[in-house]
Amino acid sequence: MRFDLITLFPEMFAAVRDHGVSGRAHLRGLWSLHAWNPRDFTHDVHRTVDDRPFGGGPGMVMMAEPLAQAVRAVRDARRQAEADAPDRPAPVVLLSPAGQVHGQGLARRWAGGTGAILVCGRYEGIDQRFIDRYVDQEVSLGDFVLSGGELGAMVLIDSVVRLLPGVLHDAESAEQDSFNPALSGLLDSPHYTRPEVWDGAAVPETLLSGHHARISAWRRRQSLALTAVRRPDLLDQARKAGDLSPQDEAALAAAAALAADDKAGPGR
Ligand code: 9WO
Repeated sequence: MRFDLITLFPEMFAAVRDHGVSGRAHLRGLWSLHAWNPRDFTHDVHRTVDDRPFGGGPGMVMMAEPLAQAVRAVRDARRQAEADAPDRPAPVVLLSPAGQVHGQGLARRWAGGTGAILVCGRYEGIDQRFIDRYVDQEVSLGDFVLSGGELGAMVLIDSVVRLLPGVLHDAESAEQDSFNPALSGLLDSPHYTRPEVWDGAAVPETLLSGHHARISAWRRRQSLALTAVRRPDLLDQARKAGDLSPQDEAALAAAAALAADDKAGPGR
């Protein structure tokens, strides 16, 4: 898998290239990252990549031409490297709040592809004519505004790379992640490690029991209860997908009864 970044700040991508799970996978050659600076595709002495907005208003707008030349250079390079099948060129993707909202399902789909050309905007935005001519899709990380697309691109890359075959070892496998299909799209259960008592707080005794079946059942109940409280929308989705067993429903009913007792207060 190969990601090409078009960015005024190529150095930022060391964060995802050189650290942690994605860094190790990069070292092992499971994915590659190539950053391209639109400034290198300017032809004036000031290496200008932005200009004032037509119609007025604050700030500056990224000019179309340096971005377009960068995309063309990337396409040539990807072709040379045979990074994509000739009939399936990598998509040009813009990180923008106007895009399709990214999620675990989309990350899984991306993990089955060969990567993308990610365009990271800065300033007030990008000349719309570049977007119309070159951008295949826009992706949003959520309803907030960033100072540039770079952090969004890194979030996207990290979410995809960790799903590539061979990236995670068994011990950290995505099996247990929240949103993993094995968890029916529920939130993950809480984690504990040594010591058994920390600052007066004990580890739930089931986890110390060595009973694998009881431990699995406990974790499932924790997932269900946490999801019911924090993300009822995810619980509804799991129910509609037919992923909740009669035992799950019974556990949820019991957890709801306990919560109702708590609310009623002591002695009632
Ligand atoms: C900003 C924008 C706002 C409303 C509708 C469309 C929009 N497009 C852009 C845009 O391309 N902005 C560039 C990238 C330049 C300004 C900083 N940029 C940006 C991307 N800010 N916030 C994001 C972003 C990306 C992904 N997920 C959330 C926010």
